[in-house]
Amino acid sequence: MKILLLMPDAHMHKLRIGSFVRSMREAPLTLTTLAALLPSDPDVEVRIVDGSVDAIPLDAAADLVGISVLTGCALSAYELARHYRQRGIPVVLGGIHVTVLPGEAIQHADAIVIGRGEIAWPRLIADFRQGQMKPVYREHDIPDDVLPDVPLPRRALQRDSGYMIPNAIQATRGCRRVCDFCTVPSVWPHYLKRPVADVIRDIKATRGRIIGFNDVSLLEDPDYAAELFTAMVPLRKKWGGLVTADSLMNTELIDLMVASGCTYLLIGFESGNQETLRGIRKNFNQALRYKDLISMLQKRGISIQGCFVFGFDHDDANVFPATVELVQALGVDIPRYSIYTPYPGTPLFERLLQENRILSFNWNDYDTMHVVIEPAQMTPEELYRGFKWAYRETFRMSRVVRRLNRPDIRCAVNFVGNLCYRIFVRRLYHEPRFAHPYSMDDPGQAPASGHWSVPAGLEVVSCSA
Ligand code: B12
Ligand code: SF4
Repeated sequence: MKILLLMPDAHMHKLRIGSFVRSMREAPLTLTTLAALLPSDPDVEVRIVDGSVDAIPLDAAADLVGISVLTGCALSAYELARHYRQRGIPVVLGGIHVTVLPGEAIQHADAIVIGRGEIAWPRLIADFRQGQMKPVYREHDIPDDVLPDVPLPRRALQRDSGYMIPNAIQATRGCRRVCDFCTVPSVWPHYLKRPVADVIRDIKATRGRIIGFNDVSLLEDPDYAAELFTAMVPLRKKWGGLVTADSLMNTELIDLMVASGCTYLLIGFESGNQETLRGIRKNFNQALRYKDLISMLQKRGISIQGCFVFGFDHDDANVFPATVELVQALGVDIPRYSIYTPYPGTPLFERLLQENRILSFNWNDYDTMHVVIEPAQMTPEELYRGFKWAYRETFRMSRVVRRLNRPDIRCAVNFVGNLCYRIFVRRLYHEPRFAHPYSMDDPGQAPASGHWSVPAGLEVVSCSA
């Protein structure tokens, strides 16, 4: 049996030299994990293709196609599903968007998987092999805080050269916070921690020294994090990951992170305005402490990738120059900007829908690089122009040089990172897909009420650990 596992192109920051493409991010674990969950039977052949770095093989021979769906890629995923189904190949859809809008996804697939895939996907495969695949598989949340059954990802199937950081690791899943714009709390309502021994097994299996944690909130449980970092010290790896700003107040934990090889952290600062942070339920970020926090981490050899968002209700047109100056004053090594985006399933989506402020339901626009809402204190065009302007200003060579001008062994790495963003700025100004704030000619429609749940009458296979 031949299984083809796909992710559509997410159109993210990437480096393209002729036909060679490299994503500037860590490798996703989605397909390598799903591949590892397949039976280790010589009869089962699997191929994985991440459309962000390789061409999707539209003509490939397959008995079953599985596609992972993020909101921003949903329409491409549905288009791919249509293609393979027209060729007579059954298609399974899974992932975050499917979990939030199963009634929409099932219209485009032979079967869907709601929630995690660790139990549901092997169950689906077993049914498929017996010619009895059902339309819906739902994996139930684990109420406990231990995530026990994650297999070693099959990295040998991935093209390592396609990624800046090919060795991604996940130790935890979910987040205990509820920022109004974030999908995570609604999709993974519990904070689940893998046994440290399992994570160490995965790290030991990686080649090369650098690993990237793709957990959304690695330090959420400081005791767990301390146990993990202590176990990592002898492995002599270099690593980075996503953390919340408030979790970095614990200097003992930071010392341990440094000892275990931490070299960069990605932090969602979002805004320099405390009122704004309160409005988005991210008041645990203390804007006045950003400078001390960043300096303290940089002194310990940790570079900072800092994320800021534009388009909050408190933002007016002054937010753009103010944020560019703030980023400069903070000395953020690699800044990243996004646009406030109401992902389906989030409190923000609910609120803006009620306020009739969502301009586009075309999921292609849900990449945080388009404006899909009516901002409170600007026009959509002003927000989009300001977003692009802030990117361009921030990555002007003179600013980059001033921002990175300090004695730091990671200066060269950060400089290359900034050069990549300069390429991205050029794309923002020249690529047709970034010409307008949103798809004005095809803004789509709000999901119908039936899209949020499984249609009545469909057989649902319940899977639990
Ligand atoms: C690596 C990553 C990326 C990679 C790869 C994306 C991908 N498909 O995984 C890239 C760089 C492309 C990316 C891009 C973006 N990302 Co991203 N990304 C991540 C990250 C950090 C890790 C993903 C991962 O490897 N998870 C581990 C695997 C094992 O879990 P999983 O993918 O959920 O898969 C499990 C189940 O969902 C299920 N499953 C998933 N797919 C399928 C398919 C089938 C057939 C089956 C059976 C099961 C199944 O089974 C798996 C095992 O349990 C997550 C955060 C996170 N930790 O999850 C954010 C996350 C997925 N990204 C997010 C966002 C917002 C983005 C961006 C918009 C922008 C940004 N600022 O990063 C763009 C999207 C652009 C676009 N056009 O869509 C959001 C998703 C929001 C949403 N509703 O879609 C997340 C959850 C982060 C967050 N804080 O909200 N991202
Ligand atoms: S802290 Fe990060 S992952 Fe957690 S809810 Fe907020 S934005 Fe999402």
